[in-house]
Amino acid sequence: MDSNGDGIGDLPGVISKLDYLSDLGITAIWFSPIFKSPNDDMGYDISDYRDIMDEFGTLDDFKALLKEADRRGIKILLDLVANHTSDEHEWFQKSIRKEDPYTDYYIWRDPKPDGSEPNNWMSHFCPSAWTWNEKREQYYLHLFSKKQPDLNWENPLVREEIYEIAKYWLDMGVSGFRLDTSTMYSKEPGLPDMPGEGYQWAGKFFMNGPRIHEFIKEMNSRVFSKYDCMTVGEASGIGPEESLEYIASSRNEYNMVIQFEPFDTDKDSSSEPWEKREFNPVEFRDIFIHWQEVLADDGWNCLCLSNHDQPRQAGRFAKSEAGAKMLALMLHCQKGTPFVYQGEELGMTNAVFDSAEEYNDIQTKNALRMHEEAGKSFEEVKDLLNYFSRDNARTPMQWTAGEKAGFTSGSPWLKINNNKDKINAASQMVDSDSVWSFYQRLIKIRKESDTLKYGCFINLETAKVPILCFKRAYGNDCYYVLINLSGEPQEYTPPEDYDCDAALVLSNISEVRISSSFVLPPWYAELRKSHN
Ligand code: TEU
Ligand code: CA
Repeated sequence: MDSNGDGIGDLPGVISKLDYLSDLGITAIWFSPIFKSPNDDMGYDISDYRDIMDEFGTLDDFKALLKEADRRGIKILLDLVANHTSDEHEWFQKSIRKEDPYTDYYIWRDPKPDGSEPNNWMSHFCPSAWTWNEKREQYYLHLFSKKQPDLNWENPLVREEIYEIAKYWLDMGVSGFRLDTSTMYSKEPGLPDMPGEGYQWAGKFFMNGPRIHEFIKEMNSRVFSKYDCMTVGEASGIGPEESLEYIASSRNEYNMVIQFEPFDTDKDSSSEPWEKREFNPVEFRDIFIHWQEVLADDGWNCLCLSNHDQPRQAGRFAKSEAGAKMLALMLHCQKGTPFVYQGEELGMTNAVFDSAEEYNDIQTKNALRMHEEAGKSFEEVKDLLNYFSRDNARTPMQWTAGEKAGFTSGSPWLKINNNKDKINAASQMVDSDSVWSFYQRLIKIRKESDTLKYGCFINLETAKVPILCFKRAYGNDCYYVLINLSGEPQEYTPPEDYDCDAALVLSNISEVRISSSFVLPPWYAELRKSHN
């Protein structure tokens, strides 16, 4: 929400919308980075970790936000970006000049004998993960943009700096962190080449590296363990078994991880840039069942289908309002902590980007560069680019059907989705049948139920059909969930354990009478409650 007409959302704007969030029923807000940044990568390139980005306001605005949120029982989490800084950070500028102790705060290497980069690693956002610095006459590593030099976590002084930054915000009253690229701090010693010609994706050499758990344990013992705080680490590339190495209580590392497996169900992420593949609802369902069952006794799921890096879930994993509500019920009735990404509660969808110039996101621009290098025109890849672009999740929040969706009185920093007339908070908050009202009811039901919060998850359907059917049991209380994950009607006979006569608590489509066998409408989702 923009409060000062510059077309950019800001902290005073957020404060003006805290009642909206309180009415929705959420209990904590995770902010993507709000620290000083040149915004090469939407604030994930930080130039001062202890101050607020000019566009968003001041430290006093942030302190006011903490107070206003606290008055409403809402906790604030920040985004700790500890793998890299901005190249405009003073540490990097001093490291270039080899001013101690900053000389080895980053990962500098001499060129190979033939003058080429130290290895053939590909960056997420540009061809090589290395950029030559004229002054220092060395290459520096950047897994992301060239304006995001990787910090050298092998250097204990660097780790100390990160710990002090985290304590600074926790002492101010922040309740925890989402940790960016939280499995990437430890790189393979020697930074070896990947096999193959040209720049290669080297995830195996920088994800889940040899010292990653040592580093996170140290961060936990030096910082997190000393505060009443929550941590959730962004952890692409791991399954549930591996996630327990990060979040099992005995590990004393993170509390939760954001897993990426659902995000790969419509993507062939083996190719650079990504290609689309056929979404399979059974594969999608089994991922959630697998994570629920593996984390059952000693882990805690982060339940999310959207964030600032992902296409909008509504229109991606399910279509129509019924589909948006179904996805919400599916997430919020599982065991773990549900995350609601801004606008998800309205069923906001991907936008339509008509030209390359309309994109802001560095990852989208890099994908277009790779397509063009492969001989494709913008027109040929336009739909693919539009489908996966991170800008879809970043278009301004749709507050009203009015001018600029009620987001700003100025010209918005990024295009506003042209469906704001149909999808906006104002119209949905007064419509008891809206996606927003469904989220509000669902969140309230969950907050008032120990069974939905703490009950065990028991899967009831393993057949390869696009039906998710499970129950949650706690003491002698039991909830039942039955979902059609497909856009087609499904003939279905619930298993014995599914109590068809239990009281219907919530459904996204008027109740479908459950008898011995019946047809589930597309995207149907219901929640029933009974004492077993
Ligand atoms: O994203 C990290 C990220 O994109 C990787 O985990 C990637 O998904 C994985 O290697 C598979 O490709 C975080 C932020 O969420 C993103 O917005 C930033 O651009 C990025 O880090 C750099 O800070
Ligand atoms: Ca503003």
